[in-house]
Amino acid sequence: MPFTPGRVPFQFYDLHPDTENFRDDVLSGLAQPRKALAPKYFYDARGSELFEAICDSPEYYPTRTELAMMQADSRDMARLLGPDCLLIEYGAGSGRKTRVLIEALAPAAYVAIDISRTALQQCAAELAAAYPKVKVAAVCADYSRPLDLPVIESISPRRRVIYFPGSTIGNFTRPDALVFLHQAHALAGRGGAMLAGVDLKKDPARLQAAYNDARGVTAAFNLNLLARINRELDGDFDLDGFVHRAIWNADQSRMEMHLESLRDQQVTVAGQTFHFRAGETLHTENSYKFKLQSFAALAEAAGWTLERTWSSEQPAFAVVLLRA
Ligand code: AVJ
Repeated sequence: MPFTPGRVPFQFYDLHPDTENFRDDVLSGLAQPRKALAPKYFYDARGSELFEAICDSPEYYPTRTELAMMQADSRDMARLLGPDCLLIEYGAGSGRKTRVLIEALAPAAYVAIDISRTALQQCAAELAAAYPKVKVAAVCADYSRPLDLPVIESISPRRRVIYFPGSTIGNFTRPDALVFLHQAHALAGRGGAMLAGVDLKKDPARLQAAYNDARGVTAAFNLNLLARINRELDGDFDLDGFVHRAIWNADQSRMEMHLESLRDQQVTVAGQTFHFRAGETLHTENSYKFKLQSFAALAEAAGWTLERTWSSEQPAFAVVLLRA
């Protein structure tokens, strides 16, 4: 199973994160008075491609900013983290930042965890080929739920280091972020650490542009969720009946993405019918923007100690080293 001819083998563990969960979550999300879906469902094969295109858009600053920070500071990070660790990444995606970290850190092994099977397999195959000295494993799983790591044979890492770039922590509401950070703390274990990307609060106009790029890639990413429901759950969403909205919620310090219904309409999904009023929205994502102190307080409430912060100004972004 892990071996594909012509490719460098990596261990692959499929914890089957979607299908039934997706159906149940969509049906309950559409039945709520304020319709909402979790952003983890964006990432089917098409959604992962569109997300990569967002990262390349001129308006979406986080990827570029964090990659530049990794290039500038990864040696510093590696010195504090130490060699021969087990590096565990949540939401590996394309692995662009991971390469920079692996080169500086020289981990004993690398475990990529991602909900998107296609993106994960591609990333793991590429990294296994690029770094033959690093043992590579891939786990297809929903990491917002508790998860047991597979046993990686013939390595004895000195510690576990979790890598959680992209400010994906911002997709969790505060209570969910606490639960997640607790789970990550347990996974890191004694002497473990976490390196996380944290997008910081900034000018709302800049944020709005980042989540509503001029070429419409983010709009396509958001609308792909409806296309995915149509494909996988026998839905009949009319994609021309909804528009992408990106809203800065100042009270909650978060960007929100919604899909707004342009008219009164009925939609059927998996045999159930739902009604949308004109102007009613389906809330598809929160992306919290932090103040460093509020992020530190959140991490500390989950048992972590903030050891080091690297930050950039304009656009403000931070990479933090947390110790378990
Ligand atoms: C990958 C979750 C960090 O919230 O900024 C990009 C996803 N959504 N554009 C983010 C996303 C809209 C992104 N994260």
